[in-house]
Amino acid sequence: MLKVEHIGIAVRSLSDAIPLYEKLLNTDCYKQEPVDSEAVITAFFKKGETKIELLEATAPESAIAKFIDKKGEGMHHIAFEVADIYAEMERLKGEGFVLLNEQPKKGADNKLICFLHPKGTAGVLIEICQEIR
Ligand code: CMX
Repeated sequence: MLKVEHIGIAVRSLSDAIPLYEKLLNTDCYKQEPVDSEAVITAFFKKGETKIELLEATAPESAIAKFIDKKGEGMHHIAFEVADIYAEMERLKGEGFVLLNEQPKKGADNKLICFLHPKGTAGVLIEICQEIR
């Protein structure tokens, strides 16, 4: 793991949350991007090396819609950047972590991503991500 790449925050409405986070962070949202396979629209902010990703669901079956129904808006996941996602997935599997996808998926912001089940990570949904080169 190289660093915290981003923190994901589940929101009901990007049109409400984007101006709020622009004020909070005193910086503009630099990108909005849909990820159809996850049924979300993402919005990104950058502060130093770390990004904040706001996530709005686009369908009731989206992980974000289910999360908000259950817990309300809030911190959804922490994403760590890795140099080689395939090697890191093997390593984590070997350590007994439960991977939520067997193969890396295409995520937002030009990344390959994989999630670990929060039950095995002290209640925090962890994402690992690698820049697509
Ligand atoms: N953080 C911490 N705990 C979470 C969680 C989250 N983000 N999402 C769900 N949970 C908890 C649930 O509350 C539940 O806890 P309890 O059993 O104590 O009630 C437990 O995890 C299991 O939940 P579940 O009902 O069995 O499963 P869900 O249908 O809620 O799915 C999860 C949970 C993590 C497996 C699913 O959300 C998933 O596969 N996530 C990975 C994909 C994803 O999150 N995509 C959206 C972001 C995409 C992006 O960043 O581009």
